[in-house]
Amino acid sequence: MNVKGKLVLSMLIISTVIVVFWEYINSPEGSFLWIYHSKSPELGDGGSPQGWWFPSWFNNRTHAYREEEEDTNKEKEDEELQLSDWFNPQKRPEVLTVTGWKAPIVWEGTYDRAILENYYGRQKITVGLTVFAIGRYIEHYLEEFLTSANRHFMIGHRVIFYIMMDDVSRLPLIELGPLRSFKVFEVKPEKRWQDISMMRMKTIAEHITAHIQHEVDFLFCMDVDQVFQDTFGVETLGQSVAQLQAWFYKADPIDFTYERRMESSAFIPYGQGDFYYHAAIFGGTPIQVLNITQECFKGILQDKKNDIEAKWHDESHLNKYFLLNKPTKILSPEYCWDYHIGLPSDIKTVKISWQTKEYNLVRNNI
Ligand code: UD2
Repeated sequence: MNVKGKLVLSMLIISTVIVVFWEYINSPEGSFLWIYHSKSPELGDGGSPQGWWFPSWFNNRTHAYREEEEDTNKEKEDEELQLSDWFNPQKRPEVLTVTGWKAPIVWEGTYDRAILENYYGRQKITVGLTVFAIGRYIEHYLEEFLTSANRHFMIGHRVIFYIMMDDVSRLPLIELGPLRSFKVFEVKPEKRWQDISMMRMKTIAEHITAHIQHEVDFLFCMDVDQVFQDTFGVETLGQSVAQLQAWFYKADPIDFTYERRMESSAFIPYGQGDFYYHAAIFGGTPIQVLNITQECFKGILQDKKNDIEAKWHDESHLNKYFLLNKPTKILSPEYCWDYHIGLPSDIKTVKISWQTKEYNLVRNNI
């Protein structure tokens, strides 16, 4: 063969090799190879023809690559959501939407609930809600609280209502919606309303330790004298969640009704404190709520020893706790609004509203 012939032959061989690989690379699932295999009855499932080492290596690489891609997608699905995925603080420029320690303050319009629903829906979360109704608070508030919570609290997710009462026989009959269940516990009534309110911290901590920590992914603790008005959804979930008190969200910190006496363990000096938080709603993961309630109760006990009672009882201790342990998420006053204030333009959708305080009717001691 002359030089020209050799050149033509080698070009032919090279172009054949290129075509063969081109075909292979572009064939779905390496079907080119698969056709070859199917014609080889002697090859077992795991067999690999000798002469096809390189393509089968390539084939394995392709599969490995695809598996890696699938794994990455799965990891992405399981990945923690980033704040920027669902929260846009710029949507409410007229109000404070981020704290000094970079926690989100959730206002209507700042969150993308669909993204969060998708995320938490895949995780199949269960959310707990504790509520206490002692004495006359049962007939005055419990039914409306539960009926409205059934309608608006974490719809589409598993919910357990933990209802603490001094007389379980007075539990109102309510038909719960899908994915909702309840557990009722009898608690000892304290004589003074202040102690009823404060002892909730001890009882909640005991129940988290005994069972709640194994039953839910997130837990909220709420006062009973309030009514759900609109969706209280997954945008409220977080490690430790605090509620802005409706009457104080625009107030000068100097006017916050923190405990100002140094003798109390709830003491917060003037000049300190970020927000005035409302004890009517707080929450987080069970472990965080356990810490909140245990620490607050420690403060309450310490005060009892020192014969002092904080100005706003458990709420004063809660404010001290959140000063020392910053909440990871804060709910705007839209989540717990008092209509007696009126309805300023920054309150877009009220999720929960206060009941009118009728202390003379519901409290044993005033
Ligand atoms: C404020 C706070 C409350 C707590 C309290 C402490 C509001 C809306 N809430 O509530 O979170 O910090 O101050 O001073 O401002 N309870 C009974 N039976 C009673 C007394 C209390 O079941 O006899 C329970 C019930 O769940 C009630 C909660 O304790 O919602 C707090 O008591 P409150 O609502 O009477 O206290 P209030 O309105 O001053």
